Amino acid sequence: MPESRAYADLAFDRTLDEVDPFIADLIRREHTRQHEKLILIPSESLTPRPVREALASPFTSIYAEGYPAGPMLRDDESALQDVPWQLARFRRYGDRRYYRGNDFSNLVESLARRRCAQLFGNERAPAQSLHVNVQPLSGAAANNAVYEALLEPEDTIMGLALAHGGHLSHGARVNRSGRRFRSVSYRIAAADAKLDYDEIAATAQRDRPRIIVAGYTSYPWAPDWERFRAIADSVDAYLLADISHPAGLVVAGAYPSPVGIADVVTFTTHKTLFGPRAAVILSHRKDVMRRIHRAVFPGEQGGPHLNKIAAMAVAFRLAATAEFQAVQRQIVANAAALARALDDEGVGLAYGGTDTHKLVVNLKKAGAAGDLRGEPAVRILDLVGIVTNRNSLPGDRGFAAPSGVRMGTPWLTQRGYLERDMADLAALLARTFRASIGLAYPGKRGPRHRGRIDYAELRRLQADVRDFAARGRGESVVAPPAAATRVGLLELRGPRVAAFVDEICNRRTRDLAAGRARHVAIGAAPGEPPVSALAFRPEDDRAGRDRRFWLVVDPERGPALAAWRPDPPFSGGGCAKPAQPRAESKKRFCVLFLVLVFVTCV
Ligand code: DSN
Repeated sequence: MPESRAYADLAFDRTLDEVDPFIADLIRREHTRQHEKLILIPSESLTPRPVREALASPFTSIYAEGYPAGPMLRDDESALQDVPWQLARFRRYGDRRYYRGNDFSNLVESLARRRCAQLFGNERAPAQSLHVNVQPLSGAAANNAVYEALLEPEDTIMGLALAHGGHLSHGARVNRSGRRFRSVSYRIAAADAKLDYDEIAATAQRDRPRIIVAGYTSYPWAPDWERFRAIADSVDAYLLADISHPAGLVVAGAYPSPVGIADVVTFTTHKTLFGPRAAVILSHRKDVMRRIHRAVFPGEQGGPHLNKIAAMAVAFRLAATAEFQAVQRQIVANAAALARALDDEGVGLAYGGTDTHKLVVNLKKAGAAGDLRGEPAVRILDLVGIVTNRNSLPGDRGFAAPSGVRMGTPWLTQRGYLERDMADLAALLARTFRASIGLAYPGKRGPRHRGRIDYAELRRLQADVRDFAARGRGESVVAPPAAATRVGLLELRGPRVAAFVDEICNRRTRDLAAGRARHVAIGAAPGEPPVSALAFRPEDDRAGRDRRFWLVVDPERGPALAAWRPDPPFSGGGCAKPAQPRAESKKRFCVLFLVLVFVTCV
């Protein structure tokens, strides 16, 4: 068989499972993770099946540098659906692409632009007056295209400071927007405060920005677009509204629309819009959009990702439904309910609450013992089964140890959770914070923040989160492994396993040579007697990375050990080896990276 034919058989007649079972397995695991965990990241949402089908369509295979022909872009959806007529026009007049083969992708891109305009058009700026670009690959690329189109290098961008709830691409010094242009920030006075428009106006007067950016990644309140318009006008600046987070809310009327007020509106399509990972730029100003179209292509990007544009068109169709609008309103209602319930539980919120889909817990007021910071807090929450992200708050020094945890309700609302469920969720969150302790030990570059959670409460929380997650819609692809009832041999692997095993055993094991074993006792769950074990150190793995340990135990006690935690070690368990405070913290930390493999179940 010719080799190219063999490749065709391999690449086009086989399934992913057949060609790459490892990736197929990882996809199934990710699917299951998304089902079993409670995902509270406000910039993430479940991508609908029809959107994913479009993403995987043959449009992924082609190039289409350029734009569809002008007349097609002005057609409404019913005219676009007259495919024979559109193709005849295409054959006669061509398009503005640099490649042939865009017979159908022209229709797809025109449809995405038209549907987007229909969704975002309003009384100030009706759909037919809106100019839309659907080619930006993502939000930062969209914002950068706007800056390239409208600014000169000496011009100033003014956006909310990153640590106060703004975005990297709003002029942060570490981002191209802050490196290529001058940038100044407006700020929020304190972690419980809101935007101060007088202060913003004063900052604008002082720094004379050429563009003012409003729109936020963690600041949870909707801005007053008219106030921003007035401030921008007072210094003759463009107003850029980045509504990446609330775009879906805007469509549903659950968030004020900047369309027709701001000179330019940008948004990603994968957050509350539930579309593919991509972005849109739109404006009612033809002069501005003409420059922006050129800035996107050929200024910033080459070929547009047409599969994403097809998926966007699908997402926009879904977004036009009453069902989508209802879910968006529910997202806001759920966020408000979660904020109220957290307040009832004594968990403090930064910025004083929310009127959108997101909120930020202020860890200084969350009920944890010690000084719990964002990174250990989100790791603990993830162990419990709740996925969030750490976030800096006004008042934090630098980004290394933020004191906020950002949360949002889009994902859970898509899965059918309602306001009444938010009280249960708040209780799970509050219990997690209350069971946690923040601690720090000295590091080379300042304190290293770590956290611990009470083990017994961790196990209860994990079970309760599993129950809560099982209430939501969605399908689990990989059946979770059945819990073993008898485990006789445990293999522990990880970069710090020697220190870890040394910590959990009543006798020193760190000095064990490969191939040697030692009888030890290991603390089990609180209140239970220690487990006798044989600690055996096998040869390092072939790459020489791992120091592995095997623990041979009574098979009846193995499952408890396998579910064991390192914190606090051996309380009442009889393994009373004193630990140095600094070393102790390190050992706690290493468990987070521990890989635990059940080798035999006898
Ligand atoms: N990274 C996004 C977010 O999580 O808000 C913004 O780009």
